[in-house]
Amino acid sequence: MIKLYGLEISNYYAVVKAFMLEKGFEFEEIEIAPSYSEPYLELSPMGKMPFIEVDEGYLSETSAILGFLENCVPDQPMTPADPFVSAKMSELFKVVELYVGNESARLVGPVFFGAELNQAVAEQIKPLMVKGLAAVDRLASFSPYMMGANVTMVDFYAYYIFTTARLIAKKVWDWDILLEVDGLRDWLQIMSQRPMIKLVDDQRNIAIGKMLDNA
Ligand SMILES: N[C@@H](CCC(=O)N[C@@H](CS)C(=O)NCC(=O)O)C(=O)O
Repeated sequence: MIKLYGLEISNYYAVVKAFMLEKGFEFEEIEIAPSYSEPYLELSPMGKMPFIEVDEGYLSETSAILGFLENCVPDQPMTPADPFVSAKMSELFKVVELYVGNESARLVGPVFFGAELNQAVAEQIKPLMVKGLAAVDRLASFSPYMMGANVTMVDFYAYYIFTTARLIAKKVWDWDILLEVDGLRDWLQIMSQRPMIKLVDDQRNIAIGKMLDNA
């Protein structure tokens, strides 16, 4: 059985968990905090969570994990069949990852863990996010899903990236990023109603509550 390693509070962990539930995988969750030391690096070379363990070995990086899981269950596709549309999904995935997810994640420390906010860094990040969001606006159709009529991998990924980026942008700049992309608010609402996403969100909120109680 697949093992999913990490902590429920992580939005990247939530992506993989929701995707596995949607695809009907059976898996075991193993609670482990990220670490930049051995032997953790053997399992996840950047010291990050989530990562999975399958018969063939360990795999980290959310996009790689989703791609692997997708290829394991080809009869229930979450990737567009047309090669060009599939590549457009990858393009959108990259934009969300690099310019919304990675940029906003640079402010996770100040927003969620009490670190001091470096205003100069925050000022570098916002214009990159503005460009990223404008690119999402061009690439995603939201009809009703990002790539059209069918839900695909990028919807699951982007749902968790946007829910976290939204909180960060609100706290740092009092900025509602949902106003930057036509259709983003309604799509978030549609995604949040999916039973598997509801399940993951409920469990994640409990984990976040426990973390705050212990802080
Ligand atoms: N690029 C990674 C990002 C995952 C990530 O940033 N995970 C965070 C938790 S939400 C983490 O492990 N942080 C610990 C660290 O960076 O040392 C992916 O796509 O999986």
